[in-house]
Amino acid sequence: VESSIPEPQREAWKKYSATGFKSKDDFQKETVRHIETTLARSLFNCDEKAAYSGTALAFRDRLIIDWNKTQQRQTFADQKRIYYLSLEFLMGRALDNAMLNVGLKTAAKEGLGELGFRIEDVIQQEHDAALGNGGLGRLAACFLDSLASLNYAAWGYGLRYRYGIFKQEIENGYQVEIPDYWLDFNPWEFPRNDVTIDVQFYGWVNKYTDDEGKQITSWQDGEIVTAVAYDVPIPGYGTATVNNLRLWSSKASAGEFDFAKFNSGEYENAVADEQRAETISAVLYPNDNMDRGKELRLKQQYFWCAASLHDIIRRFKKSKRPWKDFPEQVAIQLNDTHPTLAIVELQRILVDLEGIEWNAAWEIVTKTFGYTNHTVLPEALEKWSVPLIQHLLPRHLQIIYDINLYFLQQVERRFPKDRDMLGRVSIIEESQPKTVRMAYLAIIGSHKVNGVAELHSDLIKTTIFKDFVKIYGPDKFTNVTNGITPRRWLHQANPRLSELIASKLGSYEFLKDLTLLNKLENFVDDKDFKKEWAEIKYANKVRLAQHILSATGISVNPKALFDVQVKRIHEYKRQQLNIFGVIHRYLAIKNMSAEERKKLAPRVSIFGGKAAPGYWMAKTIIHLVNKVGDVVNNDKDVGDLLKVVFIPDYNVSKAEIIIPASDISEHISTAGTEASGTSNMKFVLNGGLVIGTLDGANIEITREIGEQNVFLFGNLSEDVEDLRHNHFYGNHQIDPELNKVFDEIKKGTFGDEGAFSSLVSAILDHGDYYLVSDDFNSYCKTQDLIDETYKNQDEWVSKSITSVARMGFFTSDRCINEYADSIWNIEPLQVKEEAEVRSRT
Ligand code: KOT
Repeated sequence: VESSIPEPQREAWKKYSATGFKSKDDFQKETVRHIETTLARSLFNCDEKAAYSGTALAFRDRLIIDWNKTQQRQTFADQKRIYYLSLEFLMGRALDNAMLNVGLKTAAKEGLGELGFRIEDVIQQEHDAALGNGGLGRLAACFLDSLASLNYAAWGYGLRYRYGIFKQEIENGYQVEIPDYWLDFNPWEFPRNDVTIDVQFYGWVNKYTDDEGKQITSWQDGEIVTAVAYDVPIPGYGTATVNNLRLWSSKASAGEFDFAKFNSGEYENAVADEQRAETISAVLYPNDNMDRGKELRLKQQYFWCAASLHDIIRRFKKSKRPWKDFPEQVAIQLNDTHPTLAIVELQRILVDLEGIEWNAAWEIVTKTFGYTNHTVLPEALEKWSVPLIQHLLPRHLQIIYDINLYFLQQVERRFPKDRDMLGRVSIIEESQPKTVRMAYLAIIGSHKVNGVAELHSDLIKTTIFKDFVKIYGPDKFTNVTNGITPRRWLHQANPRLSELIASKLGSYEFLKDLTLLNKLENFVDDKDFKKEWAEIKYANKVRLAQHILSATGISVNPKALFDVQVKRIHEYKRQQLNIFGVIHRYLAIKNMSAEERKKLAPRVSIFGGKAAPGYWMAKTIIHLVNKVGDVVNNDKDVGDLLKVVFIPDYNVSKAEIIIPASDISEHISTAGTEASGTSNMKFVLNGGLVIGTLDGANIEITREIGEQNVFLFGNLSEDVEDLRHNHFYGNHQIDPELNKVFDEIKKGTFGDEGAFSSLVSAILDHGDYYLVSDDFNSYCKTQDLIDETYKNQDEWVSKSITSVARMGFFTSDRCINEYADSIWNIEPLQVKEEAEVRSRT
């Protein structure tokens, strides 16, 4: 392609080809130019918003240059690409990240300063890109960062929701949801109006023999919706690689949205068609770890899978290779079961459209896909009703039945004596109505299945997917423990700590190789270092205290112990255990003598997180936290000894303020329920200690940093089943201290007791499924131990430093290299040296 362009033409292009700014002056020049021309503003009406827009446009130009080059290089290299299919990408803000990744934050800071702006204020103008619910979506975002930073040729594929996760406000202690319209100014996306794919829905299946006697299966009629690509550049840290995140937006197809209809007076019908099409990508479903089986969600899934696959295939076809090479060119990773229809769609394309024989096609399919499971919670496992799929995707349902038939035949041959096996592993559940078990389909259609932490990967092998281990053998199942990007979660969120670490280690190399942090252990006894370490934590707490004051009106003492639990509100994550523990502490303080009170370490209990709008129990927990706060925070007996705060609208950019400011964070799910957790890693990497159960990645964190540096409590996952059984059939007693907490709630101390009765009776009357009572005593004792330990600040800081030093394993870079090695079979694409060496800020 390159050589086909005549020399003089190439010269002309080269002469004016954009190079991007490299200095403060060039940054100012570009920013002012954008403010004055692109935005049509002047010195006299440039507010912080305009300063953000100009800065973002300048950095965007800078990224585009490397982005174009990366895409060209990847095309010429003609090697395998990774496609990460995720319905959620919880990206947060892009500007700060872009500045740090290209190594020009200092230039921007000085440049903006001279123009009259503080860089922190400018950065804060950006709206979070919040196209995700929680851990699953944020993991996808960390993975994109690592893929680019490690120079892998990778694309993300997702949906361009017009509304991301809702904004949360608290009114009278209740959660209120506000729509998150985030697109009025988004400089980070590029509409590709020429990259469109028509996606079909409904219709019927026509099977016939053509003139040459060939069997043809064709999916006909129905409705067409067009997918339009929007591309988002994903810069790597300290590399010239800028990968692509492609998000699909739905619109009425040119054929469907018929201008003839306008002319014939059917204006309203035409508008209705258009709106129906646009609805597909309108809104992110706000349920974390919960499947609600809504038709529009299934439409979203197919729309996005079909568009992504057709796009991938179009790219593959340019290579002119035979179909059997497809798995050598393409690796598709399924982020949970949400994209499972991609398996069926690829089989359909190969068999119906490309005329490939079923078995040959199926081999291509299974070699291409890998499936990551993120949860064992039964309410989160996707099951789609057969009649719904029949209606929306009639051909796909046939293919699912065929996949199931061939699979069950194979199982029957291998296990002729196990009569129940077929029913247990069938993709189709014989319920009323019948349902398609998406996880089973994903396992059968993939060559590798992984869990996201060791315990979780073991659990899926011994519980929900046990039969499949028998059928396929253990090697199909593997573990890739989650990780986080240290660029955003250390360097960007906690610049002072990152700088202090760099000053001791001699460079910022640890941001690319996080295991280098282990050299920090040499400084655990260095007095000056420890002092600086503690000062940084304190400064971060002051910053959080300011945020709390402005967001809630509550004034907290930054010298108190900050105890943080921020994550989606869910019964299995047990925020109720935390708030019952807080009430227990409050009652204890009320009963203390003045002498005893003096000895107690002052504490701030900080909560944050969204409840799914239809999740009553989760909303009740938020309400209780706020009501307890109202009482405790205004009790003169208590003063600074205890404050209870609910920070509204927890999101990625709030996390960047909250996480560096914690002394203790809580990861207290019922053992065996939290697949991994990733905020646990972020908190420890920022020098916070954790209180946690033996669940998810807590176990591996403990193994890495040492038991003496973690506050573990509670029952083990292997005992959960028996305990639950005992709640109903044994002589189960509610913990007496917990009963006192319930009595206080029932007395109306925190307002109308009826408001919280569902929370109390879940434990007293409905079997305490999440083992709150079983773990309550152990939890409270461990909190007391935390108080004791915190009094010895010197020891506390040593634990903090040692823990950070041992966190190298939890970088998402390690995680991505494991996927590349054991699932994708791919090497990074080398990028030329010159771009690698850039000044770091
Ligand atoms: C399931 C259905 C809908 C939306 C989200 C989910 C979901 C989220 N399933 N698992 N997760 C979380 O994924 C994280 C990343 O692997 C884990 O750290 C966390 O433990 C899961 O709960």
